Amino acid sequence: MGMQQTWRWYGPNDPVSLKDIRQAGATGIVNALHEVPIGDVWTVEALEERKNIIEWDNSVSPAKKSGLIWSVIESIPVHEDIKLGKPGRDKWIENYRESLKNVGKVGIPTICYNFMPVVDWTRTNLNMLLDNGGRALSFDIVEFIAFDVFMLNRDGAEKDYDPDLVEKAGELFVKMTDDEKATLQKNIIAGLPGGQEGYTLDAFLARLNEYKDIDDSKYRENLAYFLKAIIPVAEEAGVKMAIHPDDPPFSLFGLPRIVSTEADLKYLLDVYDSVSNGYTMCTGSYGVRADNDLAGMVTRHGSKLNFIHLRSTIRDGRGGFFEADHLYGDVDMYGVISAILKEQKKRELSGTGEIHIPMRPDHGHVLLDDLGKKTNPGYSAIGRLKGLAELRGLELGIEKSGVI
Ligand code: DNO
Repeated sequence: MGMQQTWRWYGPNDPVSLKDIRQAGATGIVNALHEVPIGDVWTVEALEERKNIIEWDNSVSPAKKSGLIWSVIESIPVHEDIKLGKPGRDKWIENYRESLKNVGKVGIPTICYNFMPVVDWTRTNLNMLLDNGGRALSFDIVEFIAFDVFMLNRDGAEKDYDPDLVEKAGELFVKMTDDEKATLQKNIIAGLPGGQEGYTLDAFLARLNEYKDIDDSKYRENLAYFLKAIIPVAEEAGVKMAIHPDDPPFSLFGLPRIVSTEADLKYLLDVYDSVSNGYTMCTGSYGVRADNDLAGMVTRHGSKLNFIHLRSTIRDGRGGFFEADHLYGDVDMYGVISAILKEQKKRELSGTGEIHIPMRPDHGHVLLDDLGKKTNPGYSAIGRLKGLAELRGLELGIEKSGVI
């Protein structure tokens, strides 16, 4: 009755190989055609080719099954014109619908995507030193303000923050070396792997400017327009969409953010009631807000839970956080996994829905041998291996204790 254990793989150039993933014990692969420009159609041929690489071991003759399946696409990115509600959006939506049909044809059941404007997930430090010598990702609000107010010089940015924090950011900024400034800029706008494209400072400011008249409520309308256009096609294709929350779950650069709370989630699920219009429970993203009741969200919106990212964070008390060990920190992982297992039990008894919901250990610390290797931020092998091992142990413990 366990969750389906999956693992994010960035494709043939990922330093973590499919064979490594087999050893980690995952059976599902989370992958995307990162090489396809945002907005273009994902063709059946390209999808089939990648599926073959994942699911077949072609190093032997005849080829045999690899033991892995491509279970989730993360992500098919949404073109900015759709997010901006531009007149030309229908053309991009049509492409998205085509991609969904093709995904259905090759039989990949789930797509994770997001509706964050301009930037995808955002961190200020990709190398935070932990007490034990490992490295973690963090979001420090003072570093973020240093970038927004003093490097980017966004108009009126300082009004978005507590004056004390702006002062601290000013003090930090004058002490930073050119290298440190370049690293901070790169961390924030050069694009983390799997995220949106990267920007220069000028291109970034220009992009932000396009959103100046779009508040949360206008932005919600743009999401609703998109959902109403694509969900019927997803249903028809047998594909379940799983919207990823804003990471971090609050506004950045004065941009609208509309997938940060349970109320946000409820709004978008209600736009079109269908199992194809579902969500990703990312405990690391929603969990940054103390007012999000993660286990409760799983329970109350269980039938729309299509994908799960499990990790934890520790809030720093001034708006930032760092990524903690998977089982410790501010996320009640026991409560969340218990709620997921209850939902799976419910599906099993009612005979509706996917019983083994795909889950992946999200991010991981850089540990042991990985400290000397080139790794994708958040996606090193050993930290995730540890996370997955701990999570499956907790899951097994809950199952065997008979409380579900
Ligand atoms: C980061 C990821 C995100 C996620 C997208 C989904 O580690 O969780 O980049 O893939 O936001 O569209």
